[in-house]
Amino acid sequence: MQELIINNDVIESQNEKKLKHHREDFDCLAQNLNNRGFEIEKLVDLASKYGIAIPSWGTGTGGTRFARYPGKGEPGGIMDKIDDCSVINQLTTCTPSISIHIPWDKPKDPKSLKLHAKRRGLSFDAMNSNSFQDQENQKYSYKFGSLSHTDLNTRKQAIDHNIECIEIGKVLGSKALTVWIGDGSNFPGQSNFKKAFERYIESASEIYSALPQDWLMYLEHKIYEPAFYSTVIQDWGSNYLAAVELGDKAQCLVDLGHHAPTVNIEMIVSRLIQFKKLGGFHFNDSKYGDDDLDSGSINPYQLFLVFSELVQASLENSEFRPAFMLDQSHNVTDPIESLMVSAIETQRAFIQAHLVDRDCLNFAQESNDALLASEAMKNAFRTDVSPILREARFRTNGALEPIKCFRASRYRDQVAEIRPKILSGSSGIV
Ligand code: PSV
Ligand code: MN
Repeated sequence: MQELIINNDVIESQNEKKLKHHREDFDCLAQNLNNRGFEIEKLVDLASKYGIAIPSWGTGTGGTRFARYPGKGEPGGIMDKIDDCSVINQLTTCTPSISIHIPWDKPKDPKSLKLHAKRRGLSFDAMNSNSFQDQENQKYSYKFGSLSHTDLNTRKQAIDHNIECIEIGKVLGSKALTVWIGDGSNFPGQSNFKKAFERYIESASEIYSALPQDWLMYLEHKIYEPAFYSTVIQDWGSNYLAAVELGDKAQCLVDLGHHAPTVNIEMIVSRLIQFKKLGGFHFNDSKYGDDDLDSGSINPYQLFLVFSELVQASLENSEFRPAFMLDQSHNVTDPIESLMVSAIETQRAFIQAHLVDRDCLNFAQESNDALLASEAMKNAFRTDVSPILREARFRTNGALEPIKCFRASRYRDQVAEIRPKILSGSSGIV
């Protein structure tokens, strides 16, 4: 039986305030969509079934290279993070799982962690390994790389760490391992590109061999940072090549912030789908680099275009179901609020993408009518689907207005009173 953290009375009384206007907006949108040939009930159903995983590390306040300003009531450990994620899911009803990072969230007892998450109505999504930081009592340093390090012992240590993540994940009920490495170089000539990639593939193959039958391994590429000249898995091409070398259980993971600013990410998504190597996403938004800003906060049209490719693919193949995860860092907002907004923004893009008139788009594409094609996309994108998202939340006991409800619940103040203050203000990219 799920133990709810936010009192249902708070949700009900908040919903009550909005309900009349919500009903009017919903009916109005139903009519509008009906005129365009869409059934609103089908869309509400799709929204109700939509789910995206919350990254455990997103529940804390992030930082930059310069500073970190701790927030009040920050989670002190994985149990607190589970509680925060449970609040997010209770109010939005679209974040049923959590993706954890080892060793940041390494449980002393994985079984009791699983139990705690279950009580809070959550399951575990992909496990994330960490060989981009040195850990306490670690024998070999990752200063010059991990899975692609020139030294065999260092590579072995990183491989073992990934296998340990799989072992913990098995107990938690996870079904995937996400591997992102920061390996690369800062000076031309510093690294032999070919040898480093060979070593990476060799190490990754060892991890791959330790995967249970029903697990996937998501490889995450990133253009730069922490290495500023070259990165071993710096682009989707390298990622694809590695995933092909490893085998069917290896899939590419697209983090929206891991590309150069002008790159056409939706086309990368299409390519990976076409060649059956799109495994999942880390959604976030950015203006410059890996800014880890809230999803849809800078370029919501891009988010919509990515989802349009995904919806197109799922219409062609109903089995197609990549993993959705958020990956963001919050410096100036309450992490719970930002995560709720981001989850809902991805859900919004998902529903808007279902509003693309695919016949019209196909006709426009085949007849080279660029303007008509562009209008087909924009007509869908311009539709305010908020009433559909609200209705989906309402029908699943969530909040019509999650942010207002969260503030009214005073959850943050309450946990701030109980949780020990985190005073550390040290900088660092997470
Ligand atoms: C790296 O920038 C990344 O996107 C990877 O997914 C990490 O696991 C995550 O951020 C947290 O630092
Ligand atoms: Mn990521």
